[in-house]
Amino acid sequence: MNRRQFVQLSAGVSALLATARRAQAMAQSPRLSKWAQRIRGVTDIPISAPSRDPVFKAAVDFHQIEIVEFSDQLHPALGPTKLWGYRPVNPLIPGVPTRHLGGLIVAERGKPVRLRATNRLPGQHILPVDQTIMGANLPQNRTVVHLHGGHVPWISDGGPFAWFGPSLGPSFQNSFIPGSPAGQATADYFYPNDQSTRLVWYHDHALGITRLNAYAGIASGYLITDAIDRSAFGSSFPSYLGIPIIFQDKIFVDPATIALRDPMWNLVSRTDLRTLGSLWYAHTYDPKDYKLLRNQTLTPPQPSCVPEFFGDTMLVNGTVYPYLELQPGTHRLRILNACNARFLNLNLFVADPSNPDGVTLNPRTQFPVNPPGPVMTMVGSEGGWLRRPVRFTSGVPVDTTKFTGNLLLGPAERADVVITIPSTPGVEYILYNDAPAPFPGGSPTDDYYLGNPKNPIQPLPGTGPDTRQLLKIKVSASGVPPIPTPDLNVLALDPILPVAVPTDPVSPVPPLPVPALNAVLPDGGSVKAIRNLTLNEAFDEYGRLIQMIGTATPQQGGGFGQPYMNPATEIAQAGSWEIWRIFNTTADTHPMHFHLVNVQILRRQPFQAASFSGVPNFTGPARGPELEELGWKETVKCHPGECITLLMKFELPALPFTVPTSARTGGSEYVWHCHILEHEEHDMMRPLIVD
Ligand SMILES: [Cu+2]
Repeated sequence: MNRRQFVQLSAGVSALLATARRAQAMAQSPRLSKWAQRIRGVTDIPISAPSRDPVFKAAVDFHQIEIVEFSDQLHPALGPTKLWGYRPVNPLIPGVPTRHLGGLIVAERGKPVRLRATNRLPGQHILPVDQTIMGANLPQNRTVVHLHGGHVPWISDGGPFAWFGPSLGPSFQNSFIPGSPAGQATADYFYPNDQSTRLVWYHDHALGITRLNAYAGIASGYLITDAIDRSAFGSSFPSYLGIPIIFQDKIFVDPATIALRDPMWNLVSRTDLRTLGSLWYAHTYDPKDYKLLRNQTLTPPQPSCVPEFFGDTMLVNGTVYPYLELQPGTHRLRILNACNARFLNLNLFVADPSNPDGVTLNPRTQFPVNPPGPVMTMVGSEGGWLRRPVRFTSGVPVDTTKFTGNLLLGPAERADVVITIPSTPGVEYILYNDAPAPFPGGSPTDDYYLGNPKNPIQPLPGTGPDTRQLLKIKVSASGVPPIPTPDLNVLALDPILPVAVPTDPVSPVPPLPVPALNAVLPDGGSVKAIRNLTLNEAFDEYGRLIQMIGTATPQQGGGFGQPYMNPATEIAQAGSWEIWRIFNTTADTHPMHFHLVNVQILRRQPFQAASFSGVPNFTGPARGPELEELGWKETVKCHPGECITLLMKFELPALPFTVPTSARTGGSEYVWHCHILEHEEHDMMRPLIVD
């Protein structure tokens, strides 16, 4: 069932729907050559060096960053790209210039971090701002630091209402941290780091402009490490950290074609952002591209938000189409999908040196026939170690009927991966993505690759636009040295899985048992609530397609979706466990992200979305989570027409100071939302309150 059918059935507006969506056939970027530059790593992306904390002294690592506008060369054939982002005040390696995705922080488990962030952004955004989105009429240089995946007090969570800059958001309470500076331009955050080894990340979350700020570059990595990590992966820096692999999709301005392809750009963009390499972001809600409900009194403004943004060019670690040189041996890749909306199905192929494009596609399936590269063994996800390492053998295309693939990552999902490169000098591999965008419905015009029969935008052999070829890996004696072969059994020493996960899981994993209300779990806590929740499609007052979260209680006007601003419905008791059953009535897979809590996926089960009345109406048997989901997660793929059952524990972190309750919402104010950033912002987010 495609997205359009879902809306017809769920909203009953079939007669008013616009023509079938063809999404933004709007590639802008010049044809940039692939593999023209080396990937940036931990020695040339600025890392922050900790110093002694002004209050807690040696017990806390003190990091200082500035949030600034700067320029960076993202590809040799582009001019400098103006970006917003983080700059460490005290870089670990001096002399590294301010760079895209800079500000990487390495934290030690059990040792808190104070992050002091100073907002030095100029008053006008580098991207067109749609003022009709809630909050976007406030100053454009507001920002807030959200530690994505962090177990943090709510005043350091960095929620949408806690922005700082030329004004303070109503939930800004950072001054409760002892030693916090007074004033509006600087904010302190306190991160306890009582979490096992994992890649978390920090990024902007300001109300109304999150999708723009994150796309503009306000994001970086935050690695939590510990003794178990170092005993498995070696204790020398930076080898145990592994190699960050951070994916983004973007579009760049080409002044030679912009007037033809986007005549509005020069009206809505800042005058200094019309140059070769400036960031481009969709700003027109064109009913030829997106569904529009036509009986509304208002029509979409210019600039306008769009339902999802998909780039035409892939970046890894902040540069376009780089290559990574590895010495033979074992390597650890810390993969993060940091795209605004694009899912990635990762397969590693042996490149074909006789083909300038590297891969040869099966004409029927449009999937490479190249032999698979080394096995990718996943050992961890957003919530730390997996129950057992999971081997991805590659050569597995996306199956949109089963929502599976090889290593499939939605926006904000992470994979901690080990690969062993055989000692065959000169061999090259291509990390390849075939996930449709949007996922799983897919529009061929969001899928950029040489020879795509359904996309009028075509690269040349060896150039972009290409959203399938992500990274070239070259085997070279001058590449990154290998790490010692890790003892993956050491992961069993980390007691992280108290709940009903099979000891020796095999695929397919059976549905995991769902604890009953008041059931006592291994830590002595009990299940205090079982909630039925919904993911919904609707239209806003301009007729634009929006996504919403709701309970299973029908709302006035139809559907279940509730705006973010409605009073909180998910209010959990501190220390309690809950079961959430989330019914996805839409046609998209939504990567739902939970602040504060990690969750365990217990099962997924199909239900009849078209006739869903709030009472579970399952249409088939439940299945268990995927093997790579057998651990704790904070971003989970909620597939269309399925109910996902999650187990979660609402535990607040222990702190050396007391925090107030939120004046805006009561309790500890967090959120849960879709991590497709265009969905989150409009309006797929709800409060999550812990009392
Ligand atoms: Cu979504």
